[in-house]
Order: sequence, then C-alpha cells, then structure tokens
Amino acid sequence: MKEIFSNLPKVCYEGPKSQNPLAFKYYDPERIVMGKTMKEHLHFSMAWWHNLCATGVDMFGAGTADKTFGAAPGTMEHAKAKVDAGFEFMEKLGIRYFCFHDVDLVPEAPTLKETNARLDEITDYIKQKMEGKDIHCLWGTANMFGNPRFMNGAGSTNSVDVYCHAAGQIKKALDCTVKLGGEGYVFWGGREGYETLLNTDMKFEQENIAALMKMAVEYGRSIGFTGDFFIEPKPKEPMKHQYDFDAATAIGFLRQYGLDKDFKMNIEANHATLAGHTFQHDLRVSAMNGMLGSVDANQGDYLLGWDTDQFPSNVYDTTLCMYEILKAGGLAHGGLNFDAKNRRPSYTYEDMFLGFILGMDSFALGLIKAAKLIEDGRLDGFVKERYSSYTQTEIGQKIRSGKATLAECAAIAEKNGAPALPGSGRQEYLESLLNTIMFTD
Ligand code: XLS
Ligand code: NI
Ligand code: NI
Repeated sequence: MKEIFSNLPKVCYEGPKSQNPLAFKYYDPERIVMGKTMKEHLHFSMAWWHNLCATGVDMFGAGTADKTFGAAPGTMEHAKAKVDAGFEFMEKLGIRYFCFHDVDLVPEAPTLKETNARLDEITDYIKQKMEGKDIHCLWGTANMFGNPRFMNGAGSTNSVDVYCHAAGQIKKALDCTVKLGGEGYVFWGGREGYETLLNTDMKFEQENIAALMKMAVEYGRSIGFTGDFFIEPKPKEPMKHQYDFDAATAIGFLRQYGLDKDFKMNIEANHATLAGHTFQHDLRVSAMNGMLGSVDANQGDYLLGWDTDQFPSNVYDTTLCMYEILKAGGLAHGGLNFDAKNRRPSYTYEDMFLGFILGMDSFALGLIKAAKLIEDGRLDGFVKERYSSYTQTEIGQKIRSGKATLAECAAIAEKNGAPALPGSGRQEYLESLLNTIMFTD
C-alpha cells in the first residue's frame, strides 16, 4: 500500500528535553502512573470528521487543507483512501481508538438504502484493516444535523418522515458501531433545539427525542451492544438554544424519561465553556451522578463565543480533567476523543501530526500532574476538613443521614447562639499549591 504521510515518521517518546517537534515530550505509553500505564489511562481517539474530512472551510472561505488522499471526493475510492490515511495516521502516532459519524465514512447517497450499502462496504474494509492491530472503535454516531432535512432537528423535528429517516440512520450507525466493536454510541443533539419558541412545542419535541433514544437503546441491546450510550451536551450552535444545554440539564432529561441506566455523558471541553461552565464543572456534575462516560478532548478560545474545537494545550484544564477522571475511577467505556481540528492556516500533513502531539502531550502531562495532586493529598485533605463540622458532630451526622428534623436544628441554633464564621476558603493558598504541583517535578 502506498504510504500517504510519507515524509512523516512514527512518533515516539523522547522526553521534555527533546527539540524534535515530531516526538512526544510527555506521552510515554508504557510509563506507569498510579498503577496503570499511560496508554491504559489515556484512550486517545481520532475523530474521523475533523482529521480525515475537514479541510478548513468556514463561512468566509474555502478549505485550505487537502484531504483528498489521492482520490476524488464523493467516491468510494476516496472513502477507502480516508481509511488508509486514518490507519496510517493512527499507527504512526500510537492512537488506539477512533470515532465516526456515518457520513464521515462514506458519501451520503440519494437513498438510505444506497448509503447503507456503502456503509456495509466501508465497514468491511475498516474491519479488515483493524485485524491484528491494537486499534479499536471508541464510539459511533449518526450525523443528523448536516443534511437540510434536519433543519428542525432529528428527534425534535416537526416532520414524522424526517424522524423516521433519523431512526433509519441511527439503526444503521448502531449496526456499524457493533460490527466494529465500538464501546459507545453518541447522541450529540446537533439541531435538537429551537430558533424561536413562537413556532415550537418544546414538551412535544423533548418527548419525541426521548422516544427515539428509547428505541435506539432497545434496538442496540437487541443486536448485542453492551457499551454505553452517551449524550454530548452543548448549549448553543448550531441552534440558538439546544435542549442538552449542559451535563445537569441532560442528566435531568435522562432521569425524567427513564434513560439514565443506559446513558452517560460525553463531556466536551469547548461545550462546557460555551455553557458558561469550566470543563471541570461539567466533568464533576457527571461524575457525582455516576454518569461520567467519555470526553471530547478539545478546548475553546475564551475570547470567542463559538465552538472552535482546538487541540487542548491548557495544562491546567487537562490536569483538572484527569483529576476528575482519576477520582471517578476512570472511564469504563470512554476515552479522550480529540474532537479538535487544526487552525485554518495550519493546513499541512505535518500540522495534523503536530495537533495530535500537542493534544496527547497536554493530556499526558495533565495525567502526571493530576496523579501528583492526588498523591500529595493536601487538596483532598483540605476539602475533607472544610466539611468536618458535619462528620464530627452528632447533629451533622444526623443531617447527613437524613435523620435530622428542622426543629432539632433550630433548637441547636438557639442553644449555641450566633454561629462563628465558617472558616476561610483559602482559595489563594490552594491556587498556590496547584502551581507548586504544576511547576515542580
Ligand atoms: C459538535 C460536536 C460533534 C459531536 C459528534 O459540536 O462536538 O462533533 O462530537 O456529533
Ligand atoms: Ni464533540
Ligand atoms: Ni463540539
């Protein structure tokens, strides 16, 4: 087979002193951190859409990157060339997982039947490529936002024909995911939301979305899918308002419709920040509800109000992300999917490599620092101490176990008189502590 990234080498770990741009400075797959190798902690995944499809097209201009890989776009030859490119890329970088939308894999045909036949062909090809390699499918999904038919959403659409078409796509995307051994199946509600309430029956739409998800779970389980379903929350863009605004909203929705046993969250950094939260916030909300499923690892630009999908470089964020993941005991069926793309002027093959090296190194360093934070113990110790009035008093323990009454609490308040101030939050100290961990070996 013809090498596609022929001037680019296999990327290896060379350590932080290396000046080789095409080497890992922190990601050392076999290094042990808290009892597991980095490779086991960090299930890095390549997003088919950004890496193999996106050319840098934006609303002001054409693409800058050539992703033809020697074949004419819109053909099955091109679909296969993308598979070849993707596998060469993953092997050279040591990426062990990939994620896909149905229409990332093949060009959409005029009918569902024809598209499905193409999907059968390409998944045969991918499956054959996977044989004997340490490369796996993290999750699959259906693109139910790109085609004009989905202008009003998929599950939330006003048209029952569009709804059934979406169901058809989900069914096939689930078939493909199971065929490729995928660990998860994602619902990102691309256009599940509204532009104006003047034309929208919100309750009706949300009930329909839940019904579609229920059907997906039933079908998935019937064909042997044992992984997790994920909702990927996002507050806005493309719709003015999206129903899965953030983790808290999506979890409430899942519980309301009895879907919480089969679903978890796929938290994307840039989506959390668009919702006005930190990345860590949405990870924590998911984790404390037992719903931290997977992560779309990217970052936004705080000066811009949209989903810029950049490769993660902010090590404070990756550290706090890995801190949440480690404390949650890891991601069962999830991973770190680089839902990230190169900036438009970074249009070369080498830039594709450099983007992943940046992302993988940022998370590897984050993992090292998160482990240090946990092993250091001062942060945890401080938090524990901060709530100790509940654990060290009788009334505190009664409140925690749900046995206290309002009258009992009031009697204690009367007896004790005005309470002392609750103790310093010591935020500045804790931020210094974090800095010390970040900048000391
Ligand atoms: C878009 C989303 C999308 C999902 C998969 O903002 O992040 O890429 O991850 O549909
Ligand atoms: Ni995403
Ligand atoms: Ni996104």
